[in-house]
Amino acid sequence: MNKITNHMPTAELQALDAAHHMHPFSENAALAKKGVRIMKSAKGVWLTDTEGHKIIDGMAGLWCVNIGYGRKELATVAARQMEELAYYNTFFQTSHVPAIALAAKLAEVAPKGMGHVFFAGSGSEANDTNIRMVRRYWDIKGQPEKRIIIARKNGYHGSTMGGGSLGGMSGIHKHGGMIAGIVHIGQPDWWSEGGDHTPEAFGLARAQELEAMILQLGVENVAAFIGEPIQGAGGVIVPPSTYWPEIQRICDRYGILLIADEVITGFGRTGNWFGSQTFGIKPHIMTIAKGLSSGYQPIGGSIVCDEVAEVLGSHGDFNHGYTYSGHPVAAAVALENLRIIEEEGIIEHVRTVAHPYLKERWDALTEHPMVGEAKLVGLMGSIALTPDKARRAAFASETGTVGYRCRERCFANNLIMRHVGDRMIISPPLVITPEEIDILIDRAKTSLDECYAGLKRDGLFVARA
Ligand code: PXG
Repeated sequence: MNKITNHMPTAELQALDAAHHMHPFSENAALAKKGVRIMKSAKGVWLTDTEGHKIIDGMAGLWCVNIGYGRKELATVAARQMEELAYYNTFFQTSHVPAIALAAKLAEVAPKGMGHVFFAGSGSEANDTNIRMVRRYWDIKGQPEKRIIIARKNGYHGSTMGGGSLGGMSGIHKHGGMIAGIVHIGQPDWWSEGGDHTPEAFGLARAQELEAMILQLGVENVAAFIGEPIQGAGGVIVPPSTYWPEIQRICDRYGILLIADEVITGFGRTGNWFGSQTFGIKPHIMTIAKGLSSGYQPIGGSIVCDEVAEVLGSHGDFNHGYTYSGHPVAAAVALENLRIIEEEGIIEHVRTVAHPYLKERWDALTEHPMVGEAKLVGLMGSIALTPDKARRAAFASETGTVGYRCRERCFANNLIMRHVGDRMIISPPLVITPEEIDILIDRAKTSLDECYAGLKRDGLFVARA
């Protein structure tokens, strides 16, 4: 076979992709027929595909390219580390400088008292670690029956068997089942599920489902609660202000461990190092990945509070780990990424420049006839599409039909803005400038207009009864 390169015609690359490449979360036969869009290069917030389109990436890849694409420093560090020590493990009483330095740096930027890190290769793996870790913790404390983890419907924690089970997405549970000992309570999605409650009353009610579930299961059987500070894959669902304080109160009262899944909300996304700081959450464990390396290398992990780490470390081996736990190249790249975030004041940029500028323009999208609410925390935002704002009505069509049509218009207009059901979501690289935000918003508006016109034309701008 000839060498496959960027210079081949797109159609040939698409045919090869269709023939051999199984895509995640995709119906591969349909995708093969349609043809994938093939990305070729990227710089800053801009992607270039094999057709030469310049696409503004409103999703930072998959919520991960926090410092933007094309930073040479990371490539240099990776090459240097590969030459010096391409691989070594951290299992049998060994370590290496990149893992040591990254763990120490994470302990420095993490909330006080969270001074320990267990490395994994991804967010899913890290959440699998967390399941084992919290159960082992209670085991050592003499309460081995404390095994159940309470999570949320429409939460996302990865797609390994453990991560997929913690997540509350029935579509994932249907494919392969769930592991035992995980239960789900309702999500704090006021727009879709809040009925006539105020957001505050609804947030409180949804948090109190945790207390009801603990009492139903018996606190002696419950190990932990896990939640994303803001649900990402679930549609950028920003919880009402009452939600997290009540969750915290309940975890404290019953003494169960609190896991904050910071895979998306970590590393500046919400305007602080971690979403837990933005929402005042005091977790025992934080799941990290994505922005940890800005996606330049696959790496994840669990940041663990001192007490849990001490208990785990004091009763024989913790029988868990991955070949690539603390991989030296990934760790070195992550460390360089954290240096850039810190030295270039990227979190400050989110807080003082990008968020305020985007917020004004994002909120103004609610003037569009189809946009019900607009939410934005840091640089993580969503808009709810609706045919009837006053009633917060859903569309009569199957959920996701309208969102998909809107996403298709965005794609056609060289904007990556995703849909989750009939919500549109963004999570751009944190380095986005006001000028780029203008372009993003202009393309979003054009796409919304085109989508709206199409819905009217096709008789789909209709509320569900
Ligand atoms: N936790 C959270 C909160 C995530 O968002 C994971 C864990 C799993 O991470 P890994 O690295 O194993 O993928 C994630 C990942 C989407 C989408 O459709 C979101 C994720 C992954 C794939 C698709 O928005 N988030």
